[in-house]
Amino acid sequence: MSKFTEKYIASFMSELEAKNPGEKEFHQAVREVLESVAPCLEAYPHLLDNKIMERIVEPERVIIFRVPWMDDEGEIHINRGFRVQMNSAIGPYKGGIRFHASVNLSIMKFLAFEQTFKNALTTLPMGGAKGGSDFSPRGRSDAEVMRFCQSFMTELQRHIGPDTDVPAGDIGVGGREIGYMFGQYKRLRDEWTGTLTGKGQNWGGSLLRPEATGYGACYFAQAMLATRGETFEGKTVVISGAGNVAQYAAQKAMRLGAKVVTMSDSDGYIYDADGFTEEKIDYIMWLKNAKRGRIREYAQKYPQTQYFAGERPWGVKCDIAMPCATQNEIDADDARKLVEGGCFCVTEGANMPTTPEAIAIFQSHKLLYSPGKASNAGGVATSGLEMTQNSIRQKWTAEEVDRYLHRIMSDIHDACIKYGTEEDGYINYVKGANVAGFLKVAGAMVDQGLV
Ligand code: NDP
Ligand code: 2IT
Repeated sequence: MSKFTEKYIASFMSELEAKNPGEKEFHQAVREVLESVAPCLEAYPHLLDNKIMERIVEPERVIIFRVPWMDDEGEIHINRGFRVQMNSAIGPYKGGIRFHASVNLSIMKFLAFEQTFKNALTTLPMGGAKGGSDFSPRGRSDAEVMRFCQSFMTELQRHIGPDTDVPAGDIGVGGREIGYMFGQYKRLRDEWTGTLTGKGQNWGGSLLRPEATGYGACYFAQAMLATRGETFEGKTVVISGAGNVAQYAAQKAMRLGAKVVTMSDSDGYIYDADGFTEEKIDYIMWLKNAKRGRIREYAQKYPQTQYFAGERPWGVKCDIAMPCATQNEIDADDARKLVEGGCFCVTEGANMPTTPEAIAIFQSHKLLYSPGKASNAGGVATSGLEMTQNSIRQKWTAEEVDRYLHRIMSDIHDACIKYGTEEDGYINYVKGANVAGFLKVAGAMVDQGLV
């Protein structure tokens, strides 16, 4: 790193931290991108002159609002709603909605920032946004979730639209929540548009959208493995999370010949040494999506399984790890355990699940390591395909959508190779994804003048 780059990063980060105090996840996400792209800024001085980096970290708009609702006992609750509209240079704002008790402005901004580059990588015209609330649907009745979603959308609807901002799901927001939010949006606006993605199959949803993030992550992992002449066949895979992304990552990895041995939630993880089968994954889908139960119940159904309360699965020996739960779920100790256990490929399904220290460990051991903004982009890409289908009033077959998804994941992998291959041939997927995404958005911002 040149003296100039080093100084630029230090002064940029100290200003960002002073201006956005306490937003540690946002600082972390910006620093990672900045460290990748700062050398480009030296090479392309017009990006420096145009203050692209300074503009790209400032959301175009942040909306924070009150979400009042009443529980089944008649008690009133007040949650906080957010929508961070980060960047619209290459298309309407696009990004998920997260309902989880931990949601705050820092988490919303880090996710919206990541989304901007991820969406650019998909090759589709989508800007970056994220939204959500510190409301947790866990333990709430359907009626309570519906009242919450209706209250949330009553305010959010003013700020979104098919050519303005198109939300989707994320942690705590699946088909049920999208349905309640879409119903309220349609009622208030009196129009049927594809303003949310992840809709039901009978009312505008795209085939394969539920599967797309997990499947896309496996397609990306396949491309990474192929650079070393490897495949999923016969590999042991460790997965964290038990939600939308984890379920379909597990299903696809298994169908590609891998033995998937773990899943987790915030209470602990299950280890099934025999590996999941179609039947076991169907059971997990029922347990999590219909019964809304906990992953430990798997160990009651399949008694040969071990359940580790309060632990994460990274100590289990594996070839491939797929973190699919949440941010910063792999720290340096976890990374060392994975490397010592023989893991040689880490493909992120979640957003920013690996701490900077853990990334450094993976990269210094030359693991195949992909950041979420590259390997989990299949979800938002298929959301983009859902928008296209809504606009042309058509529904594509699963085969058509899958073909697009394959091509998009392969294009993202190519972009990572183009911008991330180092002198010794090692592919730095972090650098590749950040530089490719950044150059696209930055170029559009320069073209569009000072806005
Ligand atoms: P879900 O709500 O379906 O599942 C989340 C899973 O992660 C649950 O098993 C949950 O366990 C676990 N989890 C959530 N928060 C924590 C936490 N703080 N500590 C430990 N475990 C936790 O969400 P998704 O599967 O949709 O999302 C998972 C990740 O993938 C997120 O990082 C999300 O941003 C990312 N992502 C999602 C996309 C999508 O299309 N859905 C697209 C791209 C990325 P518990 O039940 O205990 O909370
Ligand atoms: O993080 C993500 O990419 C998502 N939660 C999906 C966003 C979307 O608009 O489909």
